[in-house]
Amino acid sequence: FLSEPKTVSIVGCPFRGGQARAGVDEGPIYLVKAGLVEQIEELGWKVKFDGHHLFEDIEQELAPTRNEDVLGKVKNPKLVSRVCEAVAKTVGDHARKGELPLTLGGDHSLAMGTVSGVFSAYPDACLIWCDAHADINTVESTGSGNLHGMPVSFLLGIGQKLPMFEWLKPVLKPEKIVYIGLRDVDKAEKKILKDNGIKAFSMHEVDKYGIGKVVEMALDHVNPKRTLPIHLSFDVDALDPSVAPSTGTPVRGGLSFREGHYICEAICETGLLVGLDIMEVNPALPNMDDKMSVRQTVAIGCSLTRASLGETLL
Ligand code: 4U7
Ligand code: MN
Ligand code: MN
Ligand code: MN
Repeated sequence: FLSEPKTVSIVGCPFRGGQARAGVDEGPIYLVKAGLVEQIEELGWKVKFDGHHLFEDIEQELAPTRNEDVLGKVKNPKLVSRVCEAVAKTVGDHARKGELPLTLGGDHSLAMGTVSGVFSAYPDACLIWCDAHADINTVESTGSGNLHGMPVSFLLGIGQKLPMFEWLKPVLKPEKIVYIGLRDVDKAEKKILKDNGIKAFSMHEVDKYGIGKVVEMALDHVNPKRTLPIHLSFDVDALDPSVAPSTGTPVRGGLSFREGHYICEAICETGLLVGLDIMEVNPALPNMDDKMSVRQTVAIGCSLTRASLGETLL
């Protein structure tokens, strides 16, 4: 699906409006500073990166009513909507040019933009969502009100529609998404997954079958003939906190270093990857002094990206 010369377009999104913890907006800055651009070039890609998207115009325009931006339980709906709309346009433009958009988060609400953008270019694409969480709460079911826990329901068009998200079309069908790594799914989310027949491989299945079989079964579900374009949305909290500690919602019992990388390598091997998100790296966590944890998590954001883009062990 990609044009020659094979080009990655980096969409750096220092954005945190989909959740409460400071620092996740620094994730993309750290990933690029760690040498991500050069590392991708080293793999033979042409890399386009013209600075991070600061969404300054949006932030400025919404500033006067910033603390009134709540709708029912949902926090920052106007801000998140406007930012995701901009991301959808940028990501979509890159994808339509035959480039591979690599979005660096920032919080996972951004995936409303990245998936909308990629699916506008590739309507028959499928979505692989690696995460500890299902991120499928609706406006009604959310406990936290944080939109990084809701992008999938918005993309599916389930639950109450919010007026500011009118631009967001339900591009995703329940049979076109598959999860890997789940282990912290809210009660209401379990019902949504079940009611919609959405396939998920939790850590239980990873333990039972091994990661090789799980990725094969996940691909068999969304991409049985291995012909459809793939978007991979990777929340680093899919990994165990001992592997990727610097993230906002860590949950123990996660993917090992190799399991996480194996997923990326296996998806890369299909030759079908058209969009990639590396989300929720938060360099301010677990605390300001823990430079080791930050370095380790940032390095893993980079190595998951490289594995997705063709780095092999031999
Ligand atoms: B992430 C949660 F309640 N489900 O809705 C929620 F447990 O993008 C967590 O995966 C969401 O990090 C986590 O707030 C969102 C919570
Ligand atoms: Mn998560
Ligand atoms: Mn997530
Ligand atoms: Mn998270």
